[in-house]
Amino acid sequence: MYGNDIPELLGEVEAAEAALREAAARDTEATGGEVAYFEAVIQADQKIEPRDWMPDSYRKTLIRQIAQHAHSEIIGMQPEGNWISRAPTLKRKAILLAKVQDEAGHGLYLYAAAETLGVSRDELVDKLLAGRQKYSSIFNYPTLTWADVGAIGWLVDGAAIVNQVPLCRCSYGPYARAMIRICKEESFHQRQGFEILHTLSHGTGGQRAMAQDAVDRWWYPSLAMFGPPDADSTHSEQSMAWKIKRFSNDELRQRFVDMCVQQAGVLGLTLPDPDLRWNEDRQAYDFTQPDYDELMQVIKGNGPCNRQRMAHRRRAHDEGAWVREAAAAYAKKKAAA
Ligand code: BYC
Repeated sequence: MYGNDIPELLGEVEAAEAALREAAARDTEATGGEVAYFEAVIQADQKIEPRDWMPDSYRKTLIRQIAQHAHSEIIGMQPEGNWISRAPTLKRKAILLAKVQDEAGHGLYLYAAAETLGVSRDELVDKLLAGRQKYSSIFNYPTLTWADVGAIGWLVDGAAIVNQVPLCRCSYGPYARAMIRICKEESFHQRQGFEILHTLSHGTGGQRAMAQDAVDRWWYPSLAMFGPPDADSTHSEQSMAWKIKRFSNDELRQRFVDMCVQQAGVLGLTLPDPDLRWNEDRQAYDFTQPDYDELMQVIKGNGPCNRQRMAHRRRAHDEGAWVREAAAAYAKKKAAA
């Protein structure tokens, strides 16, 4: 029912996990100091660990990307959280609640991975709240109907998996390990979204129309999640040389499109692109690119929900102050005992 791509992607996660264990068992032989060691580890597809020397710019790039990723998980709880109290059945409510909780967990794994690079979680959260660090553009779009919860699961989590499976082979050990766990959970999320849309698209005419409308609205923002086109991507070249990113933004976007076409067929829904067609020479689908000017506007804070999302996050942060204080006081008391 779900198509063959998700099992294939999960197979890649398993392979990345095995490669990680193998890499840990191998020694890297490099003479000539820390720079040579760093380069040898990257060349040999082994992992840089927190104890290892690394160039400042490598550290900064990782902090930027991992923090942005962590913030995305936390802000990403809002659009779906919007539907927890209005899920159509108790079962759907319980599933959605668990999914949104998973996103919080992903945020925690990622903040913890970022902390191994010498920044504190407080510092990162402060930067998000001050608008000095980004989160994914996708979460600045509204969830207007229940079908949007399905479309987020199918398209947004689907795009997230395609983007994140290669990160399981990232050269920085703590990020790679966090990604393996996240990808396994994310595959459930993608399937729950697919299943919601499948139910709606095989339901009444009204339900079908609601599912199609959601897919129409989420398709292009999901394509934009992969970032600007390669020619405009500032970080890709360096990040790929360091094996943080393993594929370019455009390569991953293409993989996602190819995967969705097949699944849309199973759903009986149409992807809103009249120019989507198989290209025999490229062995891939030709498709209309998302509006990158819109992506830049959303990244700059001018998307439909940017202000609402940040206001909500700031309010939640302020209202949670007493919990953080209580937890810190308890930890201090325990340490003293
Ligand atoms: N939104 O040089 P580029 C999830 C920024 S969580 C906002 O190509 P890079 C989920 C980029 O940061 C989804 N900003 O950058 C959670 C850079 O700006 P700065 C999040 C974007 O880093 C809950 C500039 O544009 N996933 O799936 O090489 C529920 C130039 O771009 C975006 C991750 O974070 C965007 N879409 O590549 C459900 C995955 N695109 O930093 C689902 C990890 C680009 O120079 N991150 N920018 O100011 C990545 O893989 C990479 O960071 C990206 C961008 C592919 C996103």
